[in-house]
Amino acid sequence: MTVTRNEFPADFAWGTATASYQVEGAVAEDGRTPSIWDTFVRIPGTVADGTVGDVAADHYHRFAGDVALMSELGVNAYRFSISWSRVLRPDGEPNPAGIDFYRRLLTAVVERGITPYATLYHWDLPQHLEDAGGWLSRDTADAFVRYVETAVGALGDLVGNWITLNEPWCSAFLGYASGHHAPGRRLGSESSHAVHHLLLAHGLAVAAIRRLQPDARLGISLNLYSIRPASDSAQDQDAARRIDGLQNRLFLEPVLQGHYPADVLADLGEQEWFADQPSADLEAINAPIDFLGINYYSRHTATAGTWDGSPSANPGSEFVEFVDTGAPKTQMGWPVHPDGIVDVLRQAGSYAPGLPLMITENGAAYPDQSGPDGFDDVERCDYIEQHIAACRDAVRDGLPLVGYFVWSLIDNFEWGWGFSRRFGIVHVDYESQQRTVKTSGRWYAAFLAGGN
Ligand code: IFM
Repeated sequence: MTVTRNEFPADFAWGTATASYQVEGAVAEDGRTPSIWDTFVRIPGTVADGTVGDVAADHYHRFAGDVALMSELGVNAYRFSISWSRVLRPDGEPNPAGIDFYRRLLTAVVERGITPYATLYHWDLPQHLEDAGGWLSRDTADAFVRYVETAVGALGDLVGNWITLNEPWCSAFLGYASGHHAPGRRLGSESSHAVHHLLLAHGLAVAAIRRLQPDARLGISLNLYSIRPASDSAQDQDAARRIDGLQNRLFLEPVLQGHYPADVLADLGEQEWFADQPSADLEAINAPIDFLGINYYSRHTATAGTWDGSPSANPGSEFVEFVDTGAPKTQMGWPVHPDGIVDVLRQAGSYAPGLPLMITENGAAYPDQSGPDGFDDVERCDYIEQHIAACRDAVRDGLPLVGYFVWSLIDNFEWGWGFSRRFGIVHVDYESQQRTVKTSGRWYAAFLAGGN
């Protein structure tokens, strides 16, 4: 056993995470209206296995059992997301039935002594807002504030921790540059306008929540990567700078320091557009937050390669490639580098010394097989253990890490991969919707109980 719970502060948040479209199902129930994912998954070829998230893990109907499972695992925190199109109708009126679902879920969570962390946007933009311009339109940031006011007004007595956005890099660049995610647009560098509107939505929402719930604790979850150049060559160093810029600094710098990295805007060729935005925007984006959420999965080892012209999620830096260093990979093809979690914590911490940091997602997909011992997912178990051990090292180094959430509590709809990738520490049989705790779930429970 390489790590134990007592090597962390006593008040450390230990949790699991999910997201609305990935687990809930019930996409047309109780007044929920379509989101961009409901539309996108129906376009042939967008989801690897041709599946859709209409039922997913049926969490909408099975949340009580899932909360009981979390309690059995012994977590003290749960990160979930709220579906915008479930709680707010297209006419701007609240949807009482949708709100009631989250009230019942939250009541169950709180009754079990689990602290909820609610993500307000985990990629499921209402379709009618996409039709009006989506994140390319500044109006979407204002619409987000109206939704946030509804959600916080209706649920704030049950939630004290709010995460505005999950992984705005994915929303902007997978959604509007490569088209791998909803809404599936392929706009090259213009997709960076979505970055600005997403971050503006974050900043305006922080101000709105502060007004409504002054004692709430607020953050944002960024997907950060540990970045290394493949060699000392000037080209590889530049490739690493570009990818660090596009994936990490383009988000860290405005949120934590109130400015965009000039080199990244130049790589994108978008200096003029950004210069034309109201100067007050950056002040709003830089609104003080109480913690920074970091979703960490892997490291990129960057080299200067060539671009075959296919739609890229790295607009302006399409020629950058990631080399295979021989590190083991998960089923997603993501190299396993537990020490990279320390890199990203250190990098984030350097922009805002002292700001509490949380790993709001960390986990792995592997092809699970059922055997005599159930789902004996030893690779996922090792992955989680090694990353928690690296978190312990970060805490020892004095980094202000205050929480860790496994992605994910249960197997779920993995976006463009559909159900062909499983991240859960609890297995879901999608036919019967039966839940079975995997070896990794049992390991996490034993770790949390102090038994490892
Ligand atoms: O499933 C996703 C999650 O929705 C956002 N972060 C990465 C996970 C694994 O790809």
